[in-house]
Amino acid sequence: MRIDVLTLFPQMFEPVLSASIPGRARAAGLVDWFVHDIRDHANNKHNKVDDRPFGGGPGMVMVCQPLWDAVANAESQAPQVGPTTRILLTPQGRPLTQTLVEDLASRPRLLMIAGHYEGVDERVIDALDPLEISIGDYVLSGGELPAMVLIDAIVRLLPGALGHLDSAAQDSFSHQHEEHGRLLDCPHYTRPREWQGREVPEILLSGDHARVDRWRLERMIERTRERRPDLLEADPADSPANPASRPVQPDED
Ligand code: 9D3
Repeated sequence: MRIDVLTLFPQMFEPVLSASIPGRARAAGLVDWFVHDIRDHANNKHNKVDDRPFGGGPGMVMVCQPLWDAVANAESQAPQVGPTTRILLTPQGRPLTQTLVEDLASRPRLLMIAGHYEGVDERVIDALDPLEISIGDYVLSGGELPAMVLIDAIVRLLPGALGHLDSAAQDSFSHQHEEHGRLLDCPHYTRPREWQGREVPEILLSGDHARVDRWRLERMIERTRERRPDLLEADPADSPANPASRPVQPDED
């Protein structure tokens, strides 16, 4: 998979991504990312990429041309591994879910645009027709952290990204989960068996793997019911009640 990122803060990406799972996945040749500075495509001598909003109001708006040229430049670069899925990180986007992450993880080439300022001129959004994605209902200062969140979530799903341990581990448990939809995790314990008067649940020391599995699944369901009942309502896929979690339609990206 190839990922291009367009941003006004290119220096934010490398330290975060190279230090975590995406860094290992890149070293293993599963993914590569290229971070482009939108400002390099400003065509004025002050490298200005924003301007005051028509109609007045606070803040600045990212102008069309540098972003348009930055996209054209990034997409013209080899290799053409397949069609590019364009993504704009924006508070107005569709909420990110694991279903959407899984969909994006199957694409050969992604281009992510991290906005800053109050927003991006709507006409370049119309022209680029990107998938618009938000990572949640809270206000951040830009789309850079959301782009990194998205890259992390996608890359760890690429076959081989987590090493041998995961595919097997995920498998044995995910069957059980599927019939219950997406569940919160069960509690975990390690040594010592007693810590500050608190004991590890007896069942986990029993060596009876079937009972342990059953106990864990019960705890998962119990916790999900207590903390996130919205996850249980749902359709196994994610949440049919939530139109935001349906797969991306072909005409939508
Ligand atoms: C006052 C109106 N604000 C919209 C809620 C303006 C505004 C706030 C934050 C405009 C841009 C931003 C910067 N945030 C993002 O670009 C962003 C974001 C976020 O703030 N929360 C969750 N997901 C995302 S994805 C991109």
